[in-house]
Amino acid sequence: MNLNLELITDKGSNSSERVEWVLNYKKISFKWTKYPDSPGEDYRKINPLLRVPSLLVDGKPVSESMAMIELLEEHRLLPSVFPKSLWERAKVREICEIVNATIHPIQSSKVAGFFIPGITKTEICPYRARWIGENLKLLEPLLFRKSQFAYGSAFSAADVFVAPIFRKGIELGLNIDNFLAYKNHLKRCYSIEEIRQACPFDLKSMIG
Ligand SMILES: N[C@@H](CCC(=O)N[C@@H](CS)C(=O)NCC(=O)O)C(=O)O
Repeated sequence: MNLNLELITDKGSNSSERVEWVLNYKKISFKWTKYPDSPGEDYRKINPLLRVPSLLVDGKPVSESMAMIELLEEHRLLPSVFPKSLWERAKVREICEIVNATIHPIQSSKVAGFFIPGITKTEICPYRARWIGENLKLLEPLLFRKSQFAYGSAFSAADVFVAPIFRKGIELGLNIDNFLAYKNHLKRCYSIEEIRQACPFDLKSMIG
């Protein structure tokens, strides 16, 4: 069964990169549509919080990258982005959710603008970078234990959540050389052709 998939996204959106990476890795064809410059009520019907990514599945909308990735996994199992055992799948989801539910939301410039009206995007950059950096350090003991992949010894959904938020941290000003385990993670992803080619951002420019 083939699904008609349209991913609504924007360049630089690390939540969207998670989904795009899985779509490409699983070789699922989809249409890439740019997020509208002035999203209105039509887009709100697709994504109630006016965020990206959004996935249209046979014309029906899903928001939230985790929901999309689980849908894609159930739609096309191989290559899988979740381990086989119940416990290991929970551990992969744990990592995904720490990034998705705890690290990512707070670094949003919208959140800063909500609490500190008038603060500019430039002013908030160092705070966003610091939040990401400090929390990636806290997350690190859960990662890279068996290999340089985020969890276990194979590529998984954990990698597609961890690498893009790290990429965002670097974009916002983190020094990559202060995060050697995360840099090695990018190198590991780069070293495998199927993973490298599926990656929606330029791994090579990050690892030098
Ligand atoms: N938890 C959501 C996060 C979505 C999200 O915050 N997306 C950001 C881009 S990474 C966004 O749309 N920002 C623009 C905005 O908030 O207006 C997901 O995983 O899909």
